[in-house]
Amino acid sequence: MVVVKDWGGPALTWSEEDFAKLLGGLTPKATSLDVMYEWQSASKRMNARKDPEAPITEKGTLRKFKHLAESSEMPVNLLDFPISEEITPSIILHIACDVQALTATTTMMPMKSIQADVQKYRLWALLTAPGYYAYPHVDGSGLCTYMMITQGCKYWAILRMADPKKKLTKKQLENYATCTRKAFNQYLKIAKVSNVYNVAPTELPGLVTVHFIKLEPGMLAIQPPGVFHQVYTPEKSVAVGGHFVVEEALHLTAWSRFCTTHAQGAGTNAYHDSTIRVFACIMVAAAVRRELTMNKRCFISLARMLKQRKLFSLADFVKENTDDPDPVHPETEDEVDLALELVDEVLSHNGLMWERLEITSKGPPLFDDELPWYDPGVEMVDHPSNLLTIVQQTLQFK
Ligand SMILES: O=C(O)CCC(=O)C(=O)O
Ligand SMILES: [Fe+2]
Repeated sequence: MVVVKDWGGPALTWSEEDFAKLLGGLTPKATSLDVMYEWQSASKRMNARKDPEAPITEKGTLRKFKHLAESSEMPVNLLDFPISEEITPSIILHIACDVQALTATTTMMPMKSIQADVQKYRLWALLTAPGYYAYPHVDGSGLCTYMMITQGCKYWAILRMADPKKKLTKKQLENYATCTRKAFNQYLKIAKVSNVYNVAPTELPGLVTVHFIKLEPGMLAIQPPGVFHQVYTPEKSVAVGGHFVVEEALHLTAWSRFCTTHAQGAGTNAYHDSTIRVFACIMVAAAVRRELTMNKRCFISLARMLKQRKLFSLADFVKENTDDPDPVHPETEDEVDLALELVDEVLSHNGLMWERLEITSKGPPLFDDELPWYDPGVEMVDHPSNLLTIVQQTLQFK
């Protein structure tokens, strides 16, 4: 987690005017407080901890939400509030390979096929009432998160995994697979524990240590994929943020998605069904931009997420308001097919045998360089020069 202390950021406050500004232009009606929204309520969430089937959200007008929050009747939290303000910090635009990939492929794979979900995950606001506590979770879909508080403050706590090597014998320590499996089991345990605790843990002995940071206006917080965190909001607050993908952290994205799928969920906020398209797009963009190298672990992770997507895709198969068991759109399917062709080219160009990289559903994902799971390593793969031709030919003959 990185916090930039004096970043600045937008000046949005808890006022009818600024709510309208955040929403402005989404729909003609969206600037009105009468528009319907859905928010999480502390009491509903408490019920859901006894009965997992119970809903954690309630619906109402923005006016009702504002009233609940201002009267301190109930801690409520309006998450993933779609916004029209373009607030993405420049530093994020520099490191977000999903943003760059979608831009690089716009002409070849036009926006007609882009899912609204991409817009939804990229940019959102959080309106939070005093006293709201977000239970430990990882952000859905293995994405990175940035966050800027524009009014009020939040106590953001990272649950840092205890060193999984501590309880291992000397002999076990020499075994890379044993160490990685231990870290994997820890992740699964934290996911489980976070679903049963009703109070904010300050420590989970042997599992995690908890580190708090107070986020205030002006600060920019950047969180890598798969970091367990819990959040307490002591006063009425407005925050803006978004999710993004970093190429050099794709091994963490894959790790988090694999573990979360295995744990059958470790998140409290939205899962995003567009990520498989985004991964395909990152591969196609590497060809289009003629980038010649990619970190080997990150490339293998990308290849695994595309070729074995069911093992990583709890996120992609959770879709709100639909019974569709496979929400992947047909145009996404075409892009994934193209990306898979490119992946195979890169594998063979670098002499990598897929049979040795393919992982089992039991997990955890392992690499033959035997570095710790969180280490991106320094090895690179080269991209063959014919990738762009493959993209052009495929798209031309469609
Ligand atoms: O501010 C909160 O209550 C939760 C924020 C958070 O963890 C998130 O949006 O992922
Ligand atoms: Fe979160």
